[in-house]
Amino acid sequence: MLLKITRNVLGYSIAGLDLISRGKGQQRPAAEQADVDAQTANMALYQFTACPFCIKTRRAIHRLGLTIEKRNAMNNASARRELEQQGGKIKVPCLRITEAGKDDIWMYESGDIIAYLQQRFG
Ligand SMILES: N[C@@H](CCC(=O)N[C@@H](CS)C(=O)NCC(=O)O)C(=O)O
Repeated sequence: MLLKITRNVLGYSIAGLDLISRGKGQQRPAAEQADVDAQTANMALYQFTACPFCIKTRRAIHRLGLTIEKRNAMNNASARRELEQQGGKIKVPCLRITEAGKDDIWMYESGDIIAYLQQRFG
């Protein structure tokens, strides 16, 4: 119980610090940004607000100037169910990539997600 409270206090503090220390993020010409937005429209990040691995991933998304839908797998029951039943496990962060005619990719591991986004959009 005490461990859980401490973890939450720390997690929310780091999440708050992240928000106030983020800076601007990558800027692109409007047409280029629109193209990137179209590519990320089929992605969703399953995450918890106070999870340090999720904070690290959200920070990278912001730094790269990406718009990716966030789904809270802690509070949102349908997001949690999707992650468990379709992704295979409740572990966050997880990036879901949907492409027409293909099976969805459920990418777990913050390091893999950040490397993938950096390579594709950085
Ligand atoms: N190595 C993983 C660690 C992710 C991790 O441990 N996430 C925790 C939250 S901080 C989790 O999903 N735990 C499962 C749960 O709380 O149900 C990464 O870097 O993404």
